[in-house]
Amino acid sequence: MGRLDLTCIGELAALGEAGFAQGWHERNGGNASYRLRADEAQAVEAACPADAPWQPLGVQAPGLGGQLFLVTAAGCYFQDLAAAPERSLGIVELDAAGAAYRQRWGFAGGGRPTSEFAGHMLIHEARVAATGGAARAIYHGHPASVVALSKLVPLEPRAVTRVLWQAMTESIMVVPEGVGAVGCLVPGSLDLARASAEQMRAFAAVLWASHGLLVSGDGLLDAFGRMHALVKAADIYMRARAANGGSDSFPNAVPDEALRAIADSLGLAPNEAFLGSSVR
Ligand code: 2HA
Ligand code: ZN
Repeated sequence: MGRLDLTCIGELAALGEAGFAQGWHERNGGNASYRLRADEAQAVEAACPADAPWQPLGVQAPGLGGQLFLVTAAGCYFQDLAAAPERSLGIVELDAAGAAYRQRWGFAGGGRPTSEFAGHMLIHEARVAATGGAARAIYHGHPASVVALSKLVPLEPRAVTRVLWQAMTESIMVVPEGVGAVGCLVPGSLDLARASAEQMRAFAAVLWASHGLLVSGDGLLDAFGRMHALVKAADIYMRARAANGGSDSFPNAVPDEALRAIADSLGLAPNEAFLGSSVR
């Protein structure tokens, strides 16, 4: 076996440390995956054996057939990613039908992909379709402010999006299409996976009620930045609401004209269905 030296492994390890420092990854909370570029996949082909047995994925993701993914291990702690990436991360290959996977690198000591792996595949497939193949990273964590917010705001995309867009002026730049929302579903379940993939056809971020946040990005750093910005927006909303006696009727609300102007200034097309001042 040759030496495997991929930037994405270092990036995911760094994301683990940074996300843990933010408090988004208590215990084994969170997971992430990255769809390898062709040159990265070639490096794996050259360096890693292809003799591990195929395992059923449990779902079908034909749009990803034959592709390789760097993924966090089930049960891994994000603060440990950097210390032993070959133990807490692995690279897997999907078969041509996108129905089975086999290990190519990592998972030392008998590990396997995150419990949300099947969901990540459905979500990657949705994001590839939504972005013409630009999206490569999926990142999930348990930020307290987002979980708290999910207990207060109606669990539907328009309401969640407007709260986050209006919390700070950066938000609409980070998620111009808005943010999705799913109800309280069993972590790691196919129900959660399917509901998330459905939302991810339209949105680069989805709130999981009383659980956390799922984001997609072109790369791992992009996904981390999206999570970071949305967590900050949720935190600002929660602080402002608490300081406002619990009310979400703020003296200085952000008008929709301001949101539209911010999007315009960057040439972004905001989700018009979520703008319009008549309905809050
Ligand atoms: O991977 O966060 O939702 C651990 C989790 C499951
Ligand atoms: Zn989780």
